[in-house]
Amino acid sequence: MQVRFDINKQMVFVALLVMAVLSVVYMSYHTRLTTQLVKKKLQFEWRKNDAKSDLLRWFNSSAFTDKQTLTSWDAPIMWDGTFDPVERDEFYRKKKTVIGLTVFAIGRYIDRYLKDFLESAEQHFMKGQRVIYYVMVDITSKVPTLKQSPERNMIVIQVPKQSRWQDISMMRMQQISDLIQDRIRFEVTYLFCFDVDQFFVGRFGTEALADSVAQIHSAFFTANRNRFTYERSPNSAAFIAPEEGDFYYHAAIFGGTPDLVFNLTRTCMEGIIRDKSKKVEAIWHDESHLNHYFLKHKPSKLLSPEYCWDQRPAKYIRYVRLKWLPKDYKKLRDN
Ligand code: UD2
Repeated sequence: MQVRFDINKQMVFVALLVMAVLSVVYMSYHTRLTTQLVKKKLQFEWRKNDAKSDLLRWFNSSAFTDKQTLTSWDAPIMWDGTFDPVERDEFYRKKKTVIGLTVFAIGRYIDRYLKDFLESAEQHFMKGQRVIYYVMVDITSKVPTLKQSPERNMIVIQVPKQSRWQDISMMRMQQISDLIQDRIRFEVTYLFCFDVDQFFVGRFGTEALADSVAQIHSAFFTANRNRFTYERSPNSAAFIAPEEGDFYYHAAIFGGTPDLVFNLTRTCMEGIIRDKSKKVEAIWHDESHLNHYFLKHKPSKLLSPEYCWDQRPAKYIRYVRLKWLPKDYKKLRDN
């Protein structure tokens, strides 16, 4: 009797062990499969919406002689005067486009920046289009109420507060990619991801939509490539060699289709995790990884510094659409 009981116990134990191993194998296979599926779809979708024939129809690349309006890979660089805003708005309205916007406000950034950002977005961001704001905060009760037009929704999501500001900034890549996978990809056609310490002052409209969108940094748009503050250590996943690089991109704004933004945020996060395992941190954190990503995966549209201007008087540009707010780092950051 005793012997049979032990054998039964052993059999149960072996069965449980086999089940545990099988579920671990299945879960890792499933995760790999999901990533592969997304990657497969990405290759297929690349440039689907940004065909050159379409670009010739609406984009006036010869609008200026003193500004670069096309990249070496034929992506448009958006400046006022290169497009007809009425035609663009109509085009996307007919397609029933839904545009998502993610913004993070963690710690003291909520009180200082969130209200101005959201209220100005109501005035200027994709006006007349259907918009969903995904507002990520650590304290949901602090999110200001917004007088919204009927075609706009706001979804507030609680995220944990990291203790270092560098990690708050970098972890956005993980949190955006998770949210795209869980819900955004079912809800929007295009997605834009913004820093919160800035506010809209002019039209930020449908001309900015594309499969993969990068923002040229206002401090570097006339600078020589050797001045770009890319990550220069080969130990980091964000490394860019001195002879490489197209533009210096600003992490305060990036966008595209949910699939391509997923690819961007997931790839940057993988680089950040690899760096952490080696105890290295790229010079400009998520922005360094973003620059590395866009070097390897060329964006299909670039936004000129009109779309993210600093606080200097704007001499070279004739239209400012979004401006940085003062950065009171000493008062706002914990470290
Ligand atoms: C620059 C880039 C930013 C990112 C960062 C990484 C600009 C305008 N932006 O930002 O995109 O690459 O460098 O070094 O140059 N945040 C919080 N609470 C915090 C800290 C950060 O909510 O305590 C969020 C918030 O949305 C903020 C963003 O993270 O806008 C970026 O952080 P930052 O604005 O403090 O960093 P900054 O200005 O150096």
